[in-house]
Formats: sequence, structure tokens, C-alpha cells
Amino acid sequence: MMVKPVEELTQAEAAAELARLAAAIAGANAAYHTRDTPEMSDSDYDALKRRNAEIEGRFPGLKRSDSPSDQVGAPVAEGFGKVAHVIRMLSLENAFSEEDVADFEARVRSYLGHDGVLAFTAEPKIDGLSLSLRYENGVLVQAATRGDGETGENVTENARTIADIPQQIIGAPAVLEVRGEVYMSHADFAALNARASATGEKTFANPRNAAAGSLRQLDATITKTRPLRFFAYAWGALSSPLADSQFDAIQRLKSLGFQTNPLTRLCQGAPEMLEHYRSIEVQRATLGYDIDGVVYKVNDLALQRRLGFRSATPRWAIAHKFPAELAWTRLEAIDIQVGRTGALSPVARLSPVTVGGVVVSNATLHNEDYIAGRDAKGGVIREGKDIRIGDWVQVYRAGDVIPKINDVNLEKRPSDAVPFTFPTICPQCGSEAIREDGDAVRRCSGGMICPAQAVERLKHFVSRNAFDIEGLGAKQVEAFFHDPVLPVKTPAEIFTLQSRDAAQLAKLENRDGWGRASVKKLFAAIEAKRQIPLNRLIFALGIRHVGETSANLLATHYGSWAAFEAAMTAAQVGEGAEWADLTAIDGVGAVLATSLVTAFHQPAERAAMDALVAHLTVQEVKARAPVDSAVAGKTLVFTGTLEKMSRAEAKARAEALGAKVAGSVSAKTDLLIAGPGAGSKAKQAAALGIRIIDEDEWLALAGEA
Ligand code: 5U1
Repeated sequence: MMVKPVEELTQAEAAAELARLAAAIAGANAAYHTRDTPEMSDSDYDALKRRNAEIEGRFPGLKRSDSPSDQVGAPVAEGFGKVAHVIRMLSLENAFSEEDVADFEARVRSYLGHDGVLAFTAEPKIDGLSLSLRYENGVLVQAATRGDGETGENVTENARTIADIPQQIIGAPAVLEVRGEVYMSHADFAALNARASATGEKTFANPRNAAAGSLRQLDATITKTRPLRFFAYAWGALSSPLADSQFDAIQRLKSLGFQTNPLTRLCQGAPEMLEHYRSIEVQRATLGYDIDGVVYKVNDLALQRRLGFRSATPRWAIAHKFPAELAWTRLEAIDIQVGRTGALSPVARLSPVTVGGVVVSNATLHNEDYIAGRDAKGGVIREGKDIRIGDWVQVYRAGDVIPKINDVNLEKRPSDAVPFTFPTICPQCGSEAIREDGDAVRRCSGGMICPAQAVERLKHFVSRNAFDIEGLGAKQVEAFFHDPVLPVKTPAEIFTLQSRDAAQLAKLENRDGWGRASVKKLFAAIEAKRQIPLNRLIFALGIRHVGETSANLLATHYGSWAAFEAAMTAAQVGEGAEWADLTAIDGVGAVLATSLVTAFHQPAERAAMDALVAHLTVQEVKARAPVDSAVAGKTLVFTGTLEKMSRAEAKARAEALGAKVAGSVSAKTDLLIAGPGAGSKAKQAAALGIRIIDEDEWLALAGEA
């Protein structure tokens, strides 16, 4: 399959793609979790998330603040009570090939420093809706959907109507949260839809939607009429452990009266896991319910605890997804969108085509080289076939950004089709669109004068992880941007809206769509955001490459706007103490640092920032609750080979003990942990008089010796 490999992406391509992925995944999450009306297939969705993770893996500095890797599901819908999960409901990393599974196994073994064969459970991944059931003294007291992983919807009454969910259990720990999947069988789905069509009601697109739509009913009497089922596969809070291994814990849940999947197996290493995957794939069509892959989990629960979690997924589990689909359709047009950072992104407008049950009418075309049949290095993709308006194109639906064009049928090419000419002028502002050396993306050079960039920046500014102003979303800022009377062209102008409105004698409340109450509410919401945490402000500035994660790192490092601003003002790209300090932050690379320092030295950008900050009270970063450990508050650098604990485990452990882990040695380093083979960092540390310890001393400090 002709997909541009991640290793061939330039920084700029990667950043642009991560931005598109974040937007596409957020849209898909909202459609799937909040509205129960998916706009893309699961395989498309998985493909997006996987591509995103791969790009982040290669360009950690480009990881966005709104990275889909850090998010699970979507916020709860209005109408349901909220339930804060005592233990977060996680999602799973995905594997799409046997190689991915082998990599997963190797990663787990390397993290644990385990040489022999490791045991994993393997079970079907049910295509349904996650649910957490809480039992207290054997009585079902609460049922909650996953929501965003932290907070779910209270669907207790609905869950009580599901026959597979016991209301009472005997012999369970006093507190037991059972987690699993609510689903609908093929036969029940067909019967439900037949009934719905007969009575003229809305039918469901697939069993998953039917299950989600049925469970997430505000009226439990409707849920009661829907044939829902439940498989248990995990747990949350427990007053005492269920077992020592994943497999035995599942057996225990079964003995307590839960349905567990009969195809759950204990496998010794990747070869047996893959054998079971292939066997499940063969049985898939006859199971009678939808599955979309196989989940592997480290069997030993003590090892699961050691492996722990990344931001939203455990290190000890992975979902091996089944392959997805392709479809042919006609390319009607190519539109050029201009993003927040000026990137010109070509979008394919397609004749709508159904791929895996979802109608696809747009696809990304990445950049001009991609359209021309070349990769970033000038290599050939799609056997060199270019993409032309009028072509029959194949939409690719797995393992890549979705939807995406994978192939072109030259035999069906219209005789008058001409090669696509990529614009060299911004279609939005007419400024020159420049492609810098080594950058696959052409960018509008209009900066602040380009209305498309300005609008996208404003949308970013008010987005959920930035200022998140209630009643001032993407639609509203776009309208204010074009408003002739009360224009909002820059973030600072949001904070002068009320005084300008007053000067105009309350024009806004006399407008269509606005009333006294809604205007009052909007102004109150804007007022409330004059106080803003430093990390949100840094993210909201919309500086290229500065995502939410890096904004958090920067805020934690500098602590206050004054310190951050002073450091950025003093910093010079590639030299000096401020640059060294900035790039020593673990997770801040040279690309991000350059972008940041450049933004602070660009007069128009700087003026816009200063104008904004003048309206704000920027909250400083609260010091973390002190951890009582020998390394709490210290800055550590690891170098050389660690023999008893992998580098990843050492870093996770150090952070859990309240230490900061830096990527390079500087005057701020307190401790260098040097394993065999340590080189320049050890020399640098010695020259700076920094304490150097070996791995055994580190283990003693970490309480592992
Ligand atoms: N079968 C299965 N599906 N599933 C989904 N196991 C499983 N485990 C999951 C998820 C989200 O999460 C674990 C992290 C508990």
C-alpha cells in the first residue's frame, strides 16, 4: 500500500499532520461518544490514532497539547449525572500488524528487563460501549460509561435492565468495580431495526450504535426494551485483589456471575498470541456479535503494576485490530485550506462513498508533493501516479490518516484531466505562499494579515484546552472576526468586547441570536477567563509546535508568566544560558525552542501577546504536593546503560518520586545517574561539579535496592 512512511515526514509535514489528526480525532470522538452517530469507521479512527502516535513517537517535540494520545473518549453528554471514576477508565494502544505485536512484546520485556518468555492473555475486543459497574457489599450501586476516562455518565438505572449484569453478587470483595463492554448481538440488532422500520422509527447503522444509543437513554424503560448484553474483562476500584494474574481474575469474575468471553486464552509470548488472533479472525464471522480485534494483556498483575501507564493507555496491554477497507470513488475537486500556522493543506472532495459502513466525502491530500506522486525526499509514491481532479481514486481506510487517497486508476482517467497546479499564492489573503527548504508544506507568508490564519488562531485561542470561554466557540469567534461593528481580530480584543459594546450602547443584545441574558452570560464568561493558568495561556498563544504537553512542561519549568516571558525575551536561538536552560527541559527539542524564541522576537506577534497579557492575571504554577523522597524537587539526568531497570522505568520512577528528569546536563542538574558507557554527559557533569552516582546508588535512592 502506498502510504507515505512516517520516517519520511519532515518536521513541518509532521506538525501539519498532527494538527489535522487532532482535529479529525476530536470531531470523530464527539460524533461517536457524545452523539452516538459516528462519522467515520472504527478502522479509520484507529488509523488516525495510530498515525498520530507514530508521528509523535518520531517527533516528540511536536506533540500537541490537545494530543489525541492523551485523551480517552469524549466529555459526558448533557442530561446524565456525572460519575468521577475512582480509577481512570483507560483506552488501549493499537497494533495493526504482527510486527506491531512483536514490538509490543519486545517493549514490555525491555521495560521489565525480562529475558524469558512472558505470558499474556488474549481475548476478542468487543465492538460495544465500555461500562464500569460498582458493587458495594455485593450490591450493584452504580453504573457509569467511560466518558472522557475521568468522568462518565451515570447510567445505573439503564444498566439494571441488562440481564447479563447481576444486581447482586455473593462472595465478592466489599468494593468491586467490574469493567467491560455492553454490546448487541447481530440477531438482536436485526430484530430491533426491523421493529423500528415497521413503526417508522429511526434505525441504527450498526450494533455498536444501537448498543450505545440504547444504554445512553435518559428513560431507562426504553433501555429495558433493548436486548443489551455485557462481557466483563477488567476492574477498577477493589477492596481486595481478585487474583494474582489477569487470567485468574477473569475466572474469578466468571465465578461471581459475570459473562466473560469464552475465547479468552493464556498465551506464552507473541507466537501464541498471533496464533490465537488468527484463530479468532477465522471465527469472527460466526460469533454473532461484532469484534474489531484481539486484546493482549500481560498476565502477571505484579508486572502490570510495574509497567504502569502512559497518559491514557497502559503499557501492559494492546489491541491488535483487524485490517480495514478500501473503496474507489471519483475526485470531484481539490480545495486548499489555510491553517493556524499558515500551512496550505489540500483536501480532496470526493463523490460520497461508503467505506466500512461510513460515508466518506473528504480525504486529506497532505501537500503538493503527495498530489504529484512524490514523498518528502523526492522518492516515488503510488508508482509515481499523480492525482488529478476527475480521477478515480482509492480511499485508504486503515493504518494511516483517514480518509486518505491511496491509489489512482489511470485507465479511468478522463482525457481532459490536467496535473493539479498547487497555488503559490494564499487563496485567503493573496500573500505569497512559500515553501522553505526541507519543508513539504507551503505556507502563507501573510502571518497576522492573513484572515484565515487569524481566524484559526482565534479558534485555537478559545478552544477547550486553551481559554475555553463558554458561549464563545469556533463559530462565534468566526462571526465576531467578520463583525463590522464589534470586530474581534485578535485575542486581546475578546477582552475589550464588553467595553466596546457599552460604548456602542449595547449593540450586541439587539442583534439576531443574542438577547440580554445571553450577552450577559458571554461577558461573564469572558470576565471569568481574565484569570488563566500559565500553561493554558502558553498553549493558547498558538505558537507553532507548542502543544498542550509542551505548554505544561514550559509552565512547570518557568512557573510564572514573568519568568517565562523574561527567559524567552533574553533567549537567542542556539546560544546562551537561556537557550541551554530551555532545551534542557525533557521534551523540548530544538525545533520547538526555535519556534518559541522566534515568536517572542517577532514584533507583531510579541505586540499581540503583550496586548493580551495586559488584560489577564496569569496564575502561577502551583508547586506539586511534596513527595517525601531523597530526590524530590531535584533535577536528574540519566546517561549510559542501565542494567537493572530500563531507562523508561527509571524515568517514570524518578518522576513518581517528585524529581524532574532532564535530557541534558546543565548548571541546574542535581544528580547524574551514569550507567556503563556514559560519555560526554558524565564529563560535563564532572566539570560542573555535579554529583554522579551509579545504578545501584540510584536504586537505593529510589527504594528499589
Ligand atoms: N477485551 C477487552 N476489551 N478491552 C477494552 N479488554 C479490554 N481492556 C480494555 C479496554 C479499553 O482496557 C484495559 C486497559 C482494562
